[in-house]
Amino acid sequence: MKIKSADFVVSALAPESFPQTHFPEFALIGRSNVGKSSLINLLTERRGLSKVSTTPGKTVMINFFKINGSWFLVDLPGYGFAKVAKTRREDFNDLVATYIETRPNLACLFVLIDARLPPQPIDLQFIEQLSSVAVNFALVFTKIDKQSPTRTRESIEAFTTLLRKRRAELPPIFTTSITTQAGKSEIHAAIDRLCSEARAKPTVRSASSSANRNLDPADDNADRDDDPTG
Ligand SMILES: Nc1nc2c(ncn2[C@@H]2O[C@H](COP(=O)(O)OP(=O)(O)O)[C@@H](O)[C@H]2O)c(=O)[nH]1
Ligand SMILES: [Mg+2]
Repeated sequence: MKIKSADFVVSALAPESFPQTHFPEFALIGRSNVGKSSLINLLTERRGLSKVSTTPGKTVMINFFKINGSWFLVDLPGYGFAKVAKTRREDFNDLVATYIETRPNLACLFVLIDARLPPQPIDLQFIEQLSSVAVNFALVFTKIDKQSPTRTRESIEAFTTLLRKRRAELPPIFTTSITTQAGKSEIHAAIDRLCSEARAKPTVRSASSSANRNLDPADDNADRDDDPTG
């Protein structure tokens, strides 16, 4: 994938500020410091597009970026969705939950996990909660440059072993590093594929979407209700 443009669009504090668009959208979520901003910069090839911070919890808004004029990347703050994190930041948790549950053009939610850590309950609980939401998601194990490939494999194995006990199907899994650029082309390819799918079938999710759509002529036949046996 060639990145021709990557532009910051808006920092949203409320759903009203989410950009209204039919372009497919890809969101990143995970614990503070897991590497969300770094991965956005890696994927967009813009070093300073999303602020990388060593201060946990610094990002408090949902940041939207428009890439190549045709898809969106979204930086979700920390884990707002997990009910385990109910604190005074409750409103803000609701914002992330609203985003995940209702964003109609959300093509894939990338859940970032620090590859160096043993399975974290908050990550597992978050993924478990996703079962009740019609959302396409993938796992991204970050910072793999900081340890041996064997350690990373063990981490993934430990995590997926626990996940298998809770879910019938495992999501796609990526591994990334901002220093070696590992995982970049794989995630780009996945985004490319999902963008093509979204173009062929614009309604990514069954959530509200009443806009006029130019249906692909190929879909037209399938939609026509002319059952010859009827
Ligand atoms: N070595 C290494 N460091 C990383 C990687 N990804 C993120 N970091 C570092 O981890 C810290 C937190 O990253 P950041 O992107 O701000 O995390 P966020 O809070 O999830 O947005 C920063 O110091 C990054 O430089 C990686 O793949 N490899
Ligand atoms: Mg960040």
